[in-house]
Amino acid sequence: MNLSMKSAAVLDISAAALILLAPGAEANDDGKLVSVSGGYESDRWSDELYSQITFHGCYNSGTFPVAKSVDVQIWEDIKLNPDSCDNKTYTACYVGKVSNGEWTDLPAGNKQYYFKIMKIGGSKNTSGDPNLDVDKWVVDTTKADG
Ligand SMILES: [Ca+2]
Repeated sequence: MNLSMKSAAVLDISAAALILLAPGAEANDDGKLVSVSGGYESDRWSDELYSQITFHGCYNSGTFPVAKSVDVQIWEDIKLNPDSCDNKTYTACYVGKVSNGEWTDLPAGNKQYYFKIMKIGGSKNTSGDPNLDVDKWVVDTTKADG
């Protein structure tokens, strides 16, 4: 690599960092869930147009056996009046596969969104029994999935 190529590469990295830090830009996120109840709300992320949430490794625990499913919904974070997008039922993550939900109807313009656990095993379960564990969830805000 000659010197001019090296400087160009450094500039590219800086440009990418600036895009990641730009306020209001779409931001990917990931994490895990430990013993959450129905009604759980994720951290907020900035998004528009398209969003994808995958769950990897799902487990229900509780007093009574329940269906191996979790209902996930994206909400726009509007104070006192959050706006919901479609509900999706995830089951593959309970059997060693990846559950994939894609939302394609988010309005243009970056706003704050979060996902909410609507149902565990087919019912709201806000009491904490059963609980849900997810080894890893990933929010991908871009359509450019490799
Ligand atoms: Ca998006």
